[in-house]
Amino acid sequence: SSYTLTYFPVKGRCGALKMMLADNGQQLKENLVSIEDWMKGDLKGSCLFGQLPKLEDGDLVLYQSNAMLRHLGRKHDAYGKTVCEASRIDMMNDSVEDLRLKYIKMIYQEYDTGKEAYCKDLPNHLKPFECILSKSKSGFLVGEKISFADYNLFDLLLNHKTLCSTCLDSFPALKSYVDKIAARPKVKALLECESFKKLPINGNGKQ
Ligand code: GSH
Repeated sequence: SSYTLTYFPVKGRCGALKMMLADNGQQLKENLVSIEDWMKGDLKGSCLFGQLPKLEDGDLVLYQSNAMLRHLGRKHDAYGKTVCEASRIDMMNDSVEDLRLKYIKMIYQEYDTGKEAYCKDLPNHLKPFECILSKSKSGFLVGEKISFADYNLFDLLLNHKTLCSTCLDSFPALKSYVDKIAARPKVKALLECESFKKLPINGNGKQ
């Protein structure tokens, strides 16, 4: 089977999903939607919640980026091996989403006035992940295997390294986590692929 993603030409909410698919050797067809086309309104009107991304997997049409991560996690064995692991992966992913929302708010609503305060406060948000990863035997958030929450955290950490190049300097576990995931051959290939690299992180050109 092959997946089709409809989204704007940004990394945005789909970086983690693309990394998980790439790491699993899965093909992804991409429909890139320009802002001009989106503004026409037809596509927006056809979207269940009026927003992108949209992921199609055969007859299944999904909206909501975190539901997509979970779906792919279930299908490609990246959702833990027990119910309890799956629940802890959900918890981790929710916490990644909390930070992603803060990041998005700063980027889109208060980049010029709020970036400095955001970066100053960032260690408080990274510390729990550092703590979890420093105790993890596998080097992943939950269990022995990489999960969808790891791809999501990894993607968000890359964004934060772009925002503030030194933000991981006092977090050795996070630093080696990022290096380790970035070195997975298929993730590395995606990160180095021109069509992925050229996508801006965010839609307003701020990063
Ligand atoms: N909770 C949704 C998800 O995780 O997928 C958020 C989706 C979202 O914020 N989509 C934005 C969008 O479609 C782009 S990343 N903006 C255009 C609009 O709302 O008209």
